[in-house]
Amino acid sequence: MNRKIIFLVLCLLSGYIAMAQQAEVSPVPQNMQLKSGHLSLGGEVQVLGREEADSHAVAKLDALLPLGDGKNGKVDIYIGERGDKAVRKYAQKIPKEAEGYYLSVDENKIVLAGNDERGTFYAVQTLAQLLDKGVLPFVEITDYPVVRFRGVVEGFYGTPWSHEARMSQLEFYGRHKMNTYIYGPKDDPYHRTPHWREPYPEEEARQIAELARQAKENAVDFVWAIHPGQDIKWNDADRDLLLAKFEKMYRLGVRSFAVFFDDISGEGTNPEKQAALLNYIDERFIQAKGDVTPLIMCPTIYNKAWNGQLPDYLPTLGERLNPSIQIMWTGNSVISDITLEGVEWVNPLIKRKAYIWWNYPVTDYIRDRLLMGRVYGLEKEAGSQISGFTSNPMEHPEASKIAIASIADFAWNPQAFDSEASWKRAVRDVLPGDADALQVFASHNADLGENGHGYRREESVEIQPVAQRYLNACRTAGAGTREDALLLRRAYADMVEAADRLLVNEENPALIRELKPWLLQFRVVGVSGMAAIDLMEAAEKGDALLFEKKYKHLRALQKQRYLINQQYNQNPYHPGAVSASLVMQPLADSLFVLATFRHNQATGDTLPVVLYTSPHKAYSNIPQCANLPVRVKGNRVYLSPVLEVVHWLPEQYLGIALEKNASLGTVAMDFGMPGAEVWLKLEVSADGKDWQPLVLSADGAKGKLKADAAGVTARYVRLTNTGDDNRDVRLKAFSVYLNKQE
Ligand code: LOG
Repeated sequence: MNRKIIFLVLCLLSGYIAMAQQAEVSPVPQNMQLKSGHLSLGGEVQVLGREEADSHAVAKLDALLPLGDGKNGKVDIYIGERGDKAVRKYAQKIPKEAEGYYLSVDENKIVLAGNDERGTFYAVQTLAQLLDKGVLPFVEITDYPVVRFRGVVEGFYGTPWSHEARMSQLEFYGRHKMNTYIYGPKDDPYHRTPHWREPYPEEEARQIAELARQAKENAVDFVWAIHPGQDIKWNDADRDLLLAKFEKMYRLGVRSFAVFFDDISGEGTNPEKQAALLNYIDERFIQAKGDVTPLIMCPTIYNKAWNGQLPDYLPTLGERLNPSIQIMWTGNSVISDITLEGVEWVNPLIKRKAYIWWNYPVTDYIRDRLLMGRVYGLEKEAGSQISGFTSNPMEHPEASKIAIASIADFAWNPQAFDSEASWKRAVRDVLPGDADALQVFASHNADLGENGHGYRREESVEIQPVAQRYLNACRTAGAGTREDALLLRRAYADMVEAADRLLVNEENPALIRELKPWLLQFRVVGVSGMAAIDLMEAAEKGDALLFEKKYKHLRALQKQRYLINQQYNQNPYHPGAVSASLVMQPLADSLFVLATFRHNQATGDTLPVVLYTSPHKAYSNIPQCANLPVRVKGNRVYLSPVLEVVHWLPEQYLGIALEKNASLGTVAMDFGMPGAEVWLKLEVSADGKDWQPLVLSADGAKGKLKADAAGVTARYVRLTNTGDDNRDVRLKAFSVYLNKQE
């Protein structure tokens, strides 16, 4: 008897769990009570309240529900927002928070009751997720967002998103209950210097109007941002030009606005002037219009690490800016986790809750990378202390959706945020048919590699301990275990299979186009890993024939990797595509080096052990530049350019430490300002102690510099600020050309 009861309970429980899994809603609702029972929507459906309810919500509902044939009973759907007749009965149940909603499903009715229009829209979005082949579970939900503004700031350098991509994003945000899209691509000339004062040409204007419409239909604020700070004059003429531009955008249908002052130098950084301008716009335009949402601004000091540069800046904004103006904030540094401590540091200074501009998954400072890993590093407790949370994405819109979906989950309900589950759900969302292959790819394409900002992410987490153990064993004992070799072979084979499937996937062509260079590279790394394990085993067995065969294969694969880097994604900053660079690619490389070394030792062969990576390092005590990657192209060794303004104090230096002493050719530099040769000193050294000056001269009129170092042998090259002033420069180029003879 007892057993029977236990069995029964287990059956019920597993049924419940199965149903709970099926009824998965993301972002996770604040309160959701699943009940036993289902409502089948085969029958007649009557929608009550459609006249009064939010029209976008009704449109989404209609798209969801083809009316039934009347055979299966009758279902009433009550839709509307607080105060509407259709949902008046449920007034007590509707949460009071902005954009909140109450949703219930029982035997014969569905209630979709918003606290406001957006709330009703979100109730329908939740209904869409609950609906499975015309069947709904009995359920009662009270739900609302914790972070008031949630979304994306298209604020990166590089190729702006296409119009089609933006249209698709806006629909995606609506589905994920994000309400904000801030338009501010750095490389749109009409957003920033030089053309911010001018109206858009006709075609661009038409597209912006269409985006504003699409945003509205998806319950998203389309926020148009202007970036005037690099050349603004603090006079009435420029102020009026800015207002005139906003007025033009208003006429295109834009009802939300932002002004960005990030990454500028000179007069435009003055906080009193910025505040005066913004308050003027706020009073004369934003408030005056009556149908425009609160103004958003991005400050010049937008992260804690830079506060020391202008300690009065943030308090001045805090004091002077009208309280309704939102202030954006990237965290403790340009790229950083978002912590409670961090936001509690800035909020009192700016006298309001920070509006987060999270620089993730943006890759404009590491353009040879993709950031597809899980979203983590966001403290739950920070959620209630911020007014907004927007993500600055990659220039690859489809690939960015994975991180964006998780950010939507976090911002709606930080306490319930489950990073891993949210990530996997997002992968299924962008590519349901090949989700398992995309999951493999995403799990190995997550870290940033060495970069100027020092931000890193986990990668290849599951296989990492095996890789570590196997490599250690090969190093110390000459061989790893068979079991580990098998696990690694499988992991590399999974990479190849995933790449092969994704390369021909037709479900989301836009995504596959974005991923292509990395998919090609990923596949090569997968094949290299398998070959490297073979090579290691051949060296271990002393099988010279097999060794030579595998060695040749690996050399060919290394060359393929190099050629992909020369052919694909040829942007001027970080050309090429790096994939699986934290665990899987270094393991393949290390095994290659180890095995070849062992083979050479045993046989007396002198097979080369050369990898296509840079052995050089940045040499600088400017914090922003100390960790910059050093790249090599032909005989040119160069620092990765920096996008933001570099703050260069007296006596600080910047340069390159070569792997070893080398014969130099010329040194070429560009700091985006004329006359820098006057306060800069260029020196070279063989040991980093004794320095020898070189003659530095202007190279043309645009601020480029050069020095002739022909005949000099040195390892270190550095430039020092010998003046008394702090300098704000742009590190556009710092290249050392090595003597070609070497
Ligand atoms: C820029 C942003 C860029 C990002 C990452 C802000 C506020 N501004 O350092 O346009 O995409 O960093 O490189 C920035 O973050 N400057």
